[in-house]
Order: sequence, then C-alpha cells, then structure tokens
Amino acid sequence: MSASRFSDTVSATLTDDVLVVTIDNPPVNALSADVRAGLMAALDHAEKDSAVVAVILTGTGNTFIGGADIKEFGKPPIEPLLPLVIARVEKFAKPVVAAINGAALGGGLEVALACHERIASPSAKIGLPEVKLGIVPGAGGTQRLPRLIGTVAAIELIANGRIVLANEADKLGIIDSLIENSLIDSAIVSARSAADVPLRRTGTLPVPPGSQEAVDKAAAEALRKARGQRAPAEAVRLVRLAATASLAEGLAEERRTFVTLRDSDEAAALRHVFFAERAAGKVDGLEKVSPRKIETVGIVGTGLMGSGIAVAALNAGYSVIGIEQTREAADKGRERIAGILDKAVQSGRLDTAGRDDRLSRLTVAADAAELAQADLVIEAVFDDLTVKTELFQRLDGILRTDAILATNTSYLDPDAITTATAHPKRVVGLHFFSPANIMRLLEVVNCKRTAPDVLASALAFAKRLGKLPIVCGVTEGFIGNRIFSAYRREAEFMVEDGALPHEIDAALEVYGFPMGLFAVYDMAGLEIAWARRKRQAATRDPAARYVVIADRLCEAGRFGQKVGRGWYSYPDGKRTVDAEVTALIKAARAEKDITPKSFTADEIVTRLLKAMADEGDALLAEGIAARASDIDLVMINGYGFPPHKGGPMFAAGRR
Ligand code: 3H9
Repeated sequence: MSASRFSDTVSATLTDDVLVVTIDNPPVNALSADVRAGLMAALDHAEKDSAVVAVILTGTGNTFIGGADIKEFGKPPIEPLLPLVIARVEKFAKPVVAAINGAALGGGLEVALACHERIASPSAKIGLPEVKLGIVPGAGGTQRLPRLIGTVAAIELIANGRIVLANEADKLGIIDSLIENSLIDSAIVSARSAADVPLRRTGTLPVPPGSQEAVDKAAAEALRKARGQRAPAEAVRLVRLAATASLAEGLAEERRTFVTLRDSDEAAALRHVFFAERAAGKVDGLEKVSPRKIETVGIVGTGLMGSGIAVAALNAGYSVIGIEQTREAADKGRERIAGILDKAVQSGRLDTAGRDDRLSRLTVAADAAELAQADLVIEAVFDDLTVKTELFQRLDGILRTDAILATNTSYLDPDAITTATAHPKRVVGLHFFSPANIMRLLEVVNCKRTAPDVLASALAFAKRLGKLPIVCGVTEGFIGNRIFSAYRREAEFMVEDGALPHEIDAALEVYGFPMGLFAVYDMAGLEIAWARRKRQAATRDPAARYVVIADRLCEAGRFGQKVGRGWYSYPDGKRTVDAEVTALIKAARAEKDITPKSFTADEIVTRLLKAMADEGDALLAEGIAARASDIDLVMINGYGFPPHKGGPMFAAGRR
C-alpha cells in the first residue's frame, strides 16, 4: 500500500491496483477549490499510472461530501469548476466507484452520480437539498438523478430538497448496494470487477419512461409547498427537461439556471438562514462548560403545552414524568399524550413499537414527590405569577439540589418567578412554541442568576429534542413576542392611518407569509390579548398612541374565527371582508380626526419590516438577543416570516 497527496485536502492510498482517494476537508468535506484541484490531480495520476486499474472516492469522518463550499458563493469562481471535475469522473476510462461513508449532499451527491458505481454505508444521508439554499443543483444533479430514478422520484427529491437515508436511496436506485461493514474493502472488490465490464455512465442512460400524470402531480405538489419560491419551480423544469433534452443541453440549461439563482436575493437570504442556524445556540464562554446529565424530565402540567413538551421529550428518548394535581387530571394528561402519539401512528410517522416504547418511558402522576428522580423539571402550568411562584417554592422541597428547573412562561418575568426558589442558579427559561412536539423554535431564557452549566444543559437538551434553540435575556415576551408586538402595533397604526386589514394581509401573503396578520388573529382568537390589554390599561402610558379597533371588535363579540366573526367574517368558513368592521375602523379614524391615506403593498411591507427591525435593534442594544440573525430565526420559525426573505433584520437591511 503506497500513499500520495494531491492537495491539502485530497490524498490517496494504492491498495494493490486500486487507488482509494480520500477527501479530508473538515468539518463536512465541502468541495472547496482545494478539493476540486486535488480530485483533478488524483484523476491525472490514476489516468497516467498503469498500475491503477480503478479509483474509489470516499470521505473522512461521517461525511462523504457535504456539497459545494457555500462560503465560496458570492466570490469569484476558482478553477477547476465542479461541473468540469464531474464530467471528468463520468468520462474516466477506468472505473470510479463512490464509497459513500456518510452524508452525500448537493455537489457531493453530484460527484457520486457521475461515478460508475455507488456503494454506501447504512448511515449515509443522500440528497440534493439545494432548493433549501434558493438554488438548483449546479453540477448535473437535475440531469443525472432522473436517469437513475425516473422523473417523478427526482422531482420529489430535488424540488423539495428531501434528504433520504441509505436504505431508501438503495430502494430508489440512487445507490447500487448497501454495505454494513468494511465499506472500502467492498468498494475495492466492486471496483476491480468493474474493470472487466463496460462502465455504466449515468449521463448516457435514458430517463426511464413514466406516467405524465404522475409527473404533473409530483410537480404540482412541489410547487404548492414552494409558496412562491423560485428554486423549486426551476428544479421541476430542469428535471422535466432531462427527459427530452440531450445531456449536454440539459447540463448547460441547469448551469445557467444555477448561476442566476445563486446570485439572487432569495439565495442570499436562504444562505443567511443556513449560517444563522449554525450560529444559533452558540454562547461565548460556554464552549468549555459541560452540560449536566439529563435522562429524566419532569413536566408539571400536562395541558396543551405540557403534553406537547412531553411528546418532544419522549421522541428524543427521555423518560418523562408528568405531574397533575389530581388522579383524574393525571389520567387525562396521559390520554392527551397517548393521543398525540396515536395520531403519529395513524399518519404513518411512527410505528406501534415506537409508540409503545415511548409510553413505557412515561409516567403521569398526581403526586409531585415523583419529581425527586427528575434531572430537569419544566413547569407548564397556567401563566400566572402566583401559581408559578408557589409551585417553585414547593418544588424546592422535592427536587434534588442538582436538578434543573425550567419555566415555560410566555409573558411573565422569569426572574420574578425565580425569587421563590432557594436555588436561583438552577433556573432557566424554556419557552416552547405550540404545538411543542412540532414547532422547532425554542427560546432559551438566560435568567439573571442562571448558572453557565444550567444554560449549557438547556442548550444540549434543546439540541437533543431536535429544536432550534435561541438564547435570549429576560424581557417581556422575550425576542419573539416583543418583535411580534411591534409588528402588530404597527399594523394597527396602519389600519388607523388608512390601510384595511385585508390590504395588509394581502401584502403580507404576497411577500411570503403563509397567512396575513389579521387572519392569524382571527384564527388564534382575540379575547386573550383583549384581557391582557385590559389588565395593562391602568399602567399604560397615556401619551402613547393606542388603537382601540381591536377592543371595539371584542366589545362587539367578534372574537375571531371560532365565533365566525373577527377582523373578517366567515360565512361558510370562508374569510370575507366585513362591512361592519370597515365601518368600525372608519369611526375610530374619525374620532381621532385621521384623514385616511392609501398604501401600496410595498409601503405596507416596508413599514412593517422597519417596525420589526427597529424593535430588533432595541433587543440587540439591550443585550436581550446576541445577534441579529437569532432574531431572524425566531421570526422565521415561530411567526411565519418567509425564510426566503431571510428574516426581518436581514430583509430590512437589504432594503
Ligand atoms: C451545492 O452543493 C451546489 C451544487 O449543486 C453545485 C455547485 C456548482 N459549505 O450543519 P453542521 C459548515 S450547495 C460550507 O453543524 P452537521 C457549517 O456552516 C450545498 N460550510 O454539521 C458549520 O460551520 P461552523 C449543498 C458548510 O454535522 C459546519 O460545517 N449542500 C457546508 O450537523 C458544521 O455544520 C448542503 O446544502 C457547506 N456546504 O451536519 C448541505 N455545510 O462549525 C449543507 C456545512 O463554522 N450541510 N458547513 O458553524 C448540511 O446539511 C450539514 O452541514 C451536514 C452536516 C448534514 C453536511
């Protein structure tokens, strides 16, 4: 066995007559300029050296190749470009086998698709997730994948950016075999035997014929989910093209589309989101702090929120102890949790063995003493300061001193709740979003006295739950509800100034929100916010601008969709502009002598973005949020802000 190095990141060993080329470019073996140059040099070497009969491409660690180097996008391109490297692989005279040891994504899968054979370990994750970055595959993915798996499956994977595990990739025909052990040894055997038969070059294969109806259905489904984003539609177009155009034509069109999309605002926004997600949850100074061990999670209150949290924890493998005040309530709580799991079984997301395993790790008791075993206790009781402080006091006598105590309050001051416990350092806020088993966002509130290892533990817990943790300081409503309040306030100011709710909603929906603000209000119900406004009335600054319209709606019994009338009315369930609401708005304007002006959709969006970004700037100045990108993630993952616009801070900055 002899070793050679072709660049800083690409080296090879010659095992008898097979050259095993390894990419070692941590953290994810991205196809940087050095990797591309190294691969070309390795192929040069393999071509010239008659002792080499076949080549294997593989990666180090748990990645084969994570894709193109996203950090290179937006910079001048460096030769050799990836399509050139890939064309060379496909045309290579000696067999090239991809030994897919881990994630093969984007350009990484495109390299593998050009190889003459693909074998993978069971842990491999395979996909073309480019649309998630606002682009299409740019190195042959849209042209080669359909040649292996057909148009329908290729649309389904590429236009949705869906990543599959090796097992599914094997069934689909993306890989040729799945190898449990000794991947490289098997690859060597395959490569040698491939040297004796004609090579299977993916680009020369015809796209398997399929039903046009099924193609149209897959395309329509992908476009529906895309909600106006460009990349999925382009991906569909390119995959369809593979069936009718030559490989060369298809590749040229793919490349043109890739370059246009790569330089688009949409792609810049989604790249921002990608890196924002990787930065989220990182806290300066916490890198060296070890989290405490958490295996058993107590949840006090198994209502809507508590049961959702319980399911999230059970899904992540924790043992869960739910606590209610009475045996009857505990039974109901257990039923609620089991009900969520049953629904998952019915929809095929969970098998019955998985449900039974989860239920075997669940206890719901009426006696808080059970929490003595818990490593972390999350309170999800009624959002009332007295209720929560009394609970914290009681828990002091039950919990182990090293157990962590989390509050799930939405609006109360966690530092005020903390005063009730003799162990304030163990308190942290975990603000889940409902339904807690589904929503990815989790605001992790670093309270005044939270110990660093408690914060580190909360972050590790969030990660294990598969959540996106955003650390924030203590402020009313934390990051999300503070920005949302500013957004809501501005929208109501605009209604008073002359825009009608449906005009604002239409502008937001065209911008990319799944639903306009006033439609969301109606869906959520108006009465809880009304009650809060009434509570706050005495302490409100009388000089501050206050819009009475929402109060008037509530006074008229217009509590939203569930009563058939709110900001809109809902005859036959259909959202409809209501003249009574318009009259009420006009009357409120007249009371303040406001002459209504009209707003364009762009003016509406600009004003709302500015309101959100100004509040975001305030959160940064107050040290509540650590970075602007965290604020963007909160609004994208908790409040429907369109990801392809990058979040309010990013979008306002671009304007
Ligand atoms: C593409 O391929 C286009 C082609 O079609 C055409 C080209 C012509 N580049 O996620 P992690 C960094 S587009 C640069 O926490 P994990 C990431 O920022 C690409 N950097 O790890 C982070 O850095 P830091 C298509 C990248 O183990 C670190 O790696 N490919 C890239 O949880 C660790 O990341 C994709 O969209 C990259 N491509 O998951 C795949 N990827 O430590 C994108 C990651 O400084 N990547 N980084 O914060 C992933 O999905 C995951 O990173 C992966 C590993 C599953 C690979």
